[in-house]
Amino acid sequence: MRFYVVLFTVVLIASCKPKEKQNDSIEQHQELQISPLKKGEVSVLTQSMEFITADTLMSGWNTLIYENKSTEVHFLLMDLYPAGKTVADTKSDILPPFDEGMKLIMEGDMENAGAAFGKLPEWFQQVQFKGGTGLISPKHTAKSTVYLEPGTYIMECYVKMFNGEWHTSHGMLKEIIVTDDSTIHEPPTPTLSLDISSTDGIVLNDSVTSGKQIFKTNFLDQTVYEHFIGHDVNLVRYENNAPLDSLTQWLNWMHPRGLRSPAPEGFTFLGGMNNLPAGAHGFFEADLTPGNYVLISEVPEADKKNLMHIFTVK
Ligand SMILES: [Cu+2]
Repeated sequence: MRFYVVLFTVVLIASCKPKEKQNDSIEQHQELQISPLKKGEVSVLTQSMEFITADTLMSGWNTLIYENKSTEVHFLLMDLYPAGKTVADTKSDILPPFDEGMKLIMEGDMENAGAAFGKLPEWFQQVQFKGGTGLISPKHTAKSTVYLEPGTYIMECYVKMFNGEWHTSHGMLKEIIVTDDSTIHEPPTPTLSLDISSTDGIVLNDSVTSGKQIFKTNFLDQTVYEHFIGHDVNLVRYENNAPLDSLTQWLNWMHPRGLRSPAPEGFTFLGGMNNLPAGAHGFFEADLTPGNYVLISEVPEADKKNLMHIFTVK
């Protein structure tokens, strides 16, 4: 009889566990079961000349955490392809004119280079750029948050190798399907806000302090410049004696040495926001220490287009 009383008491105590606490543990358990992709956390890794990441992502807000473990500077751009086009079409229709055109530029034959780029198919104009990270230096990680609508994307990096050939033609080209199923991710709360446009360039609306900063990037408009694409934003830290004109020259891929390894000395690329359409916005994070910085677009003559904003962090 005594045994039953003890057992009854134990059962009673167990069932009296506060309900709130039970709910908490259920929520924690469910939290653990939500996949990173559902949470919109997308890890991307480059070890040499590739993108190691998921083949399928969910639509909606996604934070791209891009770790560059290689020895060269890269970026990550998400190209939304027109319906029916895939990475097979990139390889057959897009890469050959760019490979041929770049080879001719390096040979100084600008006329025939123009003719080579003229072979790009009409559907290339229908590719929409949906953001990604800015340029990121070796052994650094870029973190950018973008809104992805469903469709077939090509993740690409068109920085050039030491020999002037495109990273795109050496493996930095990955097809990714973005599904109708969406993430539960909310965009981050920004600490800073900047506007970018073809008319006023890059306008930073706040002063910048040290520490972790989340930049909101508002693309007021978008256009196609002489290098066939639009403007983006890259955050670059530079040493006191680093000449800024070597950076602006390097950020023009149409120059034989532009966007080609090695990157100019004295500059560290800290990510940013790649090309977005007019009216769209995105976010990027950076941990800032005191020093000299520039926000700059990867376009020819960024300084003359006001697509360059210098600031210091004290
Ligand atoms: Cu690259």
